Amino acid sequence: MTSFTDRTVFITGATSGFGAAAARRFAAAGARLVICGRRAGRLEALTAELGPAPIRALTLDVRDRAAVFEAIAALPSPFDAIDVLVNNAGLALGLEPAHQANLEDWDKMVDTNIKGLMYCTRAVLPGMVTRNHGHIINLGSIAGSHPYPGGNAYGGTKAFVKQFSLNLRADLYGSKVRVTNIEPGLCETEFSVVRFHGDAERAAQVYEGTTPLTADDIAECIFWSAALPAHVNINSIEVMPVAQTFAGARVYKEC
Ligand code: NDP
Ligand code: 8X3
Repeated sequence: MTSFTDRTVFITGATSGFGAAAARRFAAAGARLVICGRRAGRLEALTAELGPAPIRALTLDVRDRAAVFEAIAALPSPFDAIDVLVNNAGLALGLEPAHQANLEDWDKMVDTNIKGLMYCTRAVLPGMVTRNHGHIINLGSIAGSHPYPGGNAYGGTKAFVKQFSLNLRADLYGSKVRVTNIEPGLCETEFSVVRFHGDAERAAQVYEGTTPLTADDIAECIFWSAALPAHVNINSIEVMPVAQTFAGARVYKEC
């Protein structure tokens, strides 16, 4: 297993859910951290919680291309030599069928899940290639492979993440930079509260009566793929709770 002492791990969307859990997991392994998100107060709290760990917090909206490049270029040594980028910032908005979906929601998902992830990757990757060392870990979703009603644009953004991850591997032929796509299913975080625009009651119903995955489960998958020996590349991890399974292609009798 790789040691994370003297390694820098950059995590987007560290103010909640998987990102915060991954920050805790890597900090426990001795990593140096760069954490980002839009909610400065949450970043401050996490920085205080992780205490002596070397940590830099960036209040950053990954949709802002110039801000992403400026923030990453301005990182002081040794935080600038990023060993692991966890491209986790993302969201689902809405569950309406495509013909009723809100276009603003679709724009936000594309801007965050696709464009934000591309900006962070493009800003960090040249340094990794120059050092011939690094690991990009993207947060895809089972929604990128398996359609479900209302998944429409969200599933489309995660299909992008899946294909982008594979194409990065193709471009990185000959380098030692690794790429992994983590594809979780149902996991209880703030994800559904965000999806339902702050309706916590509706969000809670999603998980009612089930045992969903936890943020710590996903942080462990992220950490494990990063901690494997440097010659091992996990292309993807698709992970679901036992409670979740595939409904299969459905046939509507009257159609
Ligand atoms: P949370 O809502 O708990 O966390 C999402 C994180 O993304 C927050 O830290 C949020 O920070 C950050 N974020 C959102 N938009 C931006 C932005 N524009 N700029 C910077 N940060 C942003 O959700 P999860 O932890 O569950 O989700 C993390 C990732 O995992 C997402 O990509 C999601 O699509 C994916 N995923 C989630 C699953 C689930 O069931 N929970 C399953 C499969 C994949 P802030 O608001 O402070 O900016
Ligand atoms: C989140 C998992 O199944 O709600 O990406 O789309 S799902």
